[in-house]
Amino acid sequence: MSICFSLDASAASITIDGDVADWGLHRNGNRADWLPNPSLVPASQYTVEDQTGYSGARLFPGYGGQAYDAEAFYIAMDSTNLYLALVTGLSPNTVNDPAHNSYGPGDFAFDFGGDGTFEFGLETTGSQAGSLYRVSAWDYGLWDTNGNYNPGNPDLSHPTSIMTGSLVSSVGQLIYNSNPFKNMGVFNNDNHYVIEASIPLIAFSGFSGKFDVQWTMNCANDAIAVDPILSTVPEPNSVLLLSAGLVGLLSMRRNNYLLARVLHTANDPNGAGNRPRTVL
Ligand SMILES: [Ca+2]
Ligand SMILES: [Ca+2]
Ligand SMILES: [Ca+2]
Ligand SMILES: [Ca+2]
Repeated sequence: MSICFSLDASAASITIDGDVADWGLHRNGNRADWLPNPSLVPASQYTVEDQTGYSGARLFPGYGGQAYDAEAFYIAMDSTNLYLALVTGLSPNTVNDPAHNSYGPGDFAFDFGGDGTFEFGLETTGSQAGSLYRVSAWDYGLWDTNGNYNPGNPDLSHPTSIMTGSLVSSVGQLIYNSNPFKNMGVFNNDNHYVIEASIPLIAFSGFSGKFDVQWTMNCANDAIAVDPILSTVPEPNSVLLLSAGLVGLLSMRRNNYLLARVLHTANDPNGAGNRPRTVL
């Protein structure tokens, strides 16, 4: 049994409302705004990569400036849930229209075992936002492993949106705040948006130990990852003891695994991932 995740009851104080004040983050117009409450988010559980600039500003590997900036990513955990908070310059209303050089939001991608395969995806847009999938195929971005524009040979280490997968859990919560705010960090006139989510740990049943999680947009112009060192997802049996009530609910969901669904049709109001995606 390997339970070595950071059990912190204060994580339960996180409310999934699209506001990151409960993570200890601020809007004072200085660099310290990006530093979370350390009892909630230890140093190994967040990444800050804030930059600014207009559309020509390079984010590496792609361009797009603030409108495509993946700025900061935070992870917290308590005995039953994993919590994610992402701050970005990418509006949830960004249309996904590659013919006009516009790319919508991607999904959260989880790699267990650090082997470069991303087993789980958390949907960020559309009617299934907040649903966790066991992913069988991802979409990828426009850039190759050398950072060159090469859509035919994209860097597989930066998956963008879930293409196919099976539904694991739809009981998580996710809010992608469409109301931008300013004055976070030193670039105090830039607009920021938040994706805040919670996932029950039991949804990762069968996968325990160290994991990485990352997010980017459908062009993968700027990706951001957190590679937690101290926090690992507990083995399922230990979680079962803590959340017996949830188990019945999830097993009901699993009975629906084989129901085919289509995600993100052209009617997707958020416009992300406009290519039809079949979920088996
Ligand atoms: Ca919140
Ligand atoms: Ca960035
Ligand atoms: Ca920024
Ligand atoms: Ca993996």
